[in-house]
Amino acid sequence: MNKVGQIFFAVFLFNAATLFAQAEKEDPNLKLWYDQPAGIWEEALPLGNGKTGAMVFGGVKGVLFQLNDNTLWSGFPDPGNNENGQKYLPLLRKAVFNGDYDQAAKYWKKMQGPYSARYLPLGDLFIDFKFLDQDTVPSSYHRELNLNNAVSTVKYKLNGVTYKRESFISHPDQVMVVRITADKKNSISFNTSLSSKLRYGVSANANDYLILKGKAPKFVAHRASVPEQIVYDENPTGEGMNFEIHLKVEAEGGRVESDGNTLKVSDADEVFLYLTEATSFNGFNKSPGLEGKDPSKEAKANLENAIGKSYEQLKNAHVADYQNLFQRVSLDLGLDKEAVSLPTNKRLLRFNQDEQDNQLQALYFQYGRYLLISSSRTGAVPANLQGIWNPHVQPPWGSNYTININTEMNYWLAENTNLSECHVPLFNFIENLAENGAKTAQINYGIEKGWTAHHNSDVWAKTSPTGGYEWDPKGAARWAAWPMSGAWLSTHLWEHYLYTGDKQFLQEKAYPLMKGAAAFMLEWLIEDENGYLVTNPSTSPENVFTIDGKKYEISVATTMDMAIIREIFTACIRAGEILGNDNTFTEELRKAKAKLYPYHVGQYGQLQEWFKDWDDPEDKHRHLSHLFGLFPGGHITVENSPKLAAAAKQSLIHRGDESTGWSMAWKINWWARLKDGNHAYKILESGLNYINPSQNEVQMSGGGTYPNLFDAHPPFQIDGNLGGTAGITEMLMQSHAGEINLLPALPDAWPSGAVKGIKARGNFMIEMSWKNEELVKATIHSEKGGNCRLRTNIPVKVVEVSYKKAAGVNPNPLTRELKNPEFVNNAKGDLLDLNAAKGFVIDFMTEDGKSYTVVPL
Ligand code: FUC
Repeated sequence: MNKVGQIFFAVFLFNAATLFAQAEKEDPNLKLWYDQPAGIWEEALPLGNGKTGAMVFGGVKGVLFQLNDNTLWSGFPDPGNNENGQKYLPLLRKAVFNGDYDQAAKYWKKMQGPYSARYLPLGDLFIDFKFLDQDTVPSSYHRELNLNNAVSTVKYKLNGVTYKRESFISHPDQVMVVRITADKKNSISFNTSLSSKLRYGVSANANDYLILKGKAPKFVAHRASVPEQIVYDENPTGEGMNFEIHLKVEAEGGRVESDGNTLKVSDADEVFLYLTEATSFNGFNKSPGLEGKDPSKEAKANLENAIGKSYEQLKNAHVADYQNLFQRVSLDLGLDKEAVSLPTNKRLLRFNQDEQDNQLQALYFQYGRYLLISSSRTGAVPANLQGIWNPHVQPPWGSNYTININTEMNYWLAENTNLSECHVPLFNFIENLAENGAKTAQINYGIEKGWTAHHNSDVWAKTSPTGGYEWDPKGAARWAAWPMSGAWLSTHLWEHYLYTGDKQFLQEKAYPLMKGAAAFMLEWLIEDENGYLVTNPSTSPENVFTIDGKKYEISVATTMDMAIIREIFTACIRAGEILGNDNTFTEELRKAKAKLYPYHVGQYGQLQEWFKDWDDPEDKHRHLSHLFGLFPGGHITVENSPKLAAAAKQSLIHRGDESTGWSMAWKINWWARLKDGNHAYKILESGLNYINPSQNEVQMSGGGTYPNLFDAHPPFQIDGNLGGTAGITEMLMQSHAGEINLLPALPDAWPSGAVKGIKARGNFMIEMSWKNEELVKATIHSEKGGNCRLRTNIPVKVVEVSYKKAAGVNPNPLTRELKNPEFVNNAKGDLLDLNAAKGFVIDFMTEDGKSYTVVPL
């Protein structure tokens, strides 16, 4: 072979090898697909690069891409701090200690501030195949979202011509690209336009280039029922974000013309649409009107970059970037051929008829990972209540950051499903909150140390208590009187360290923020008459308690408050020990931790939610915040605190399974932590209950899944998707209790399967397969070295190195503290039998970068 021949052959081999490797990795069933265009938003398919979002409707005559930019919010930095707080806090505390909970709630209402800003829709890209009749019906219509490469494809045959539209949103090139092809020359003709639900104007920059310039309102009321719902600054350079969308159309063959605000494509062979957008958002503390970035510059630069590249270049870069994250994990729970031959919406309905469809659950698991990759990437703001996808100017709950559960839940899958990088936008957001939250601590509470945040936030990193919704000024305290989210969010930083072992991150980024959150808590806690450290005021998010038939919101030391404080204090003490440089502070924390108001097991054997045993076993409220210590916290475990775990189980039984989407996702995680795979599965199964997309009103129970597999609260919230994926992972593997537990909560419905690439604390990567509900083989890849403590349901051996039965505390520093928290038992009867702490536990030493094979003995 001559040299050219050799090179050619080598290139051929290389390409064949990469193609083969790709084909091997690409699972043909990792697709959502439909035989109809989307008629309703919850049928459309989401694309995103962490910043730009699009919902692909995939029509035939009219083609809609509903667009978002995750920095486009109403308003401007508006801290909303309330100095009245300092005046009323002592009065409120006194009222609470005197048992006058009603008066306490009245005082609280004088201490809070306004609601958050709203996440807004950017605009619509519309393609009108105007030559078609309204009722032109194509044959063999197919619309899909391929999770293997984050590309959406629409394909159909019309008048003998096969049309195909491929679309994706690239993270590396910050552009949305749509490619339209036909298998017959000169068959593509359409008009395309841009519009927005906000104030806007469109003009043509050239024959093939449209620019939409828009302005966001400075105020949007939470609900349409309020007068003056949407307020614009009449001065175009005044408050409210500016934004732009740039669209360029390139056609092969045919013509592209413009009539001012529409682009007209005629008789083309192939067409490319490039769309970029930007807002004037210039950081959480800068006015977007007065100190904003120029959106024109950014949108134009991204567009110019994109059109300088070929479609293949753009697509390859997009796919490589996406697959680098997505392909780290695979999950096989078995395949039902009949099920995968059906469109996804019909599969959901089939599954609801009690038909087995394990691949649908694997698809749902991977969809959660897809959604996080698409909504939370480096350099962007974190995923909000709807990720980055929102068509409403007044979205439910403002599509804000609801940080008393929903935002945290968005990130529960980040570490254990091997998407650590996608966690980073949350850390940057926490940094912003810490800056604003130090002022809230000072102004609202007179606390000079540390920082706090309350239950709602927005792109402006609001930390003040956001009071009653505008239509409901009465019922605010039970959600707003809750300065706990700084501490909760800070545990995410610690978790990132436990998974990665990145000491520099711990030292430079995590610890200062964690310390600030803990320092606030040291000041916030006060001693009660028995010498316990308690929180006052204290709420159990959004729930109320009843005394003599009367409902109250505020009291003392709710179980969740104390659990969050336990977690952040423990994390700071551990971090202080590892970094070895903050002894005085860690000593202070140790002392305070020993005096925290303990857990109580109540009269019904339940984990007591409130300061006193006011719990109602009939209460079905969606929040079960008092189980925080079981999950996402890790200080209540089946192995180390079985009585508390049993009480948590009793509380779960009282509350029941059915609830809103996110609440059910939380319950999957709790039942997994209780090692009850069948119960976790039962909730996962009902969470996949088909919800009719035309039902979009807010409901406080009855969660499920829309045709596009978006989680339904209802309405759509992304937390349930992401929390569901986290829950499936917890069913397969857990690592919170100082050990890696393989198959801790495997349901009977998944007798055989395999998972690859999930992560455990200590920076271990896990691959394993199982059959007849028993482990067949596991490979543990150690990325950081250190002791690996492994719990399995059957006795196992490690092939490469010696191992021994585990004893004492796990010496690996990347594990959790395992002390059983103190508790008081007021239960009348026996606690539930948990049948806990099963299995075999071994220790073996690992080296950084090596893999270890574990097989049955
Ligand atoms: C909390 C929850 C609601 C909803 C909202 C966004 O208020 O109680 O169920 O998820 O956040």
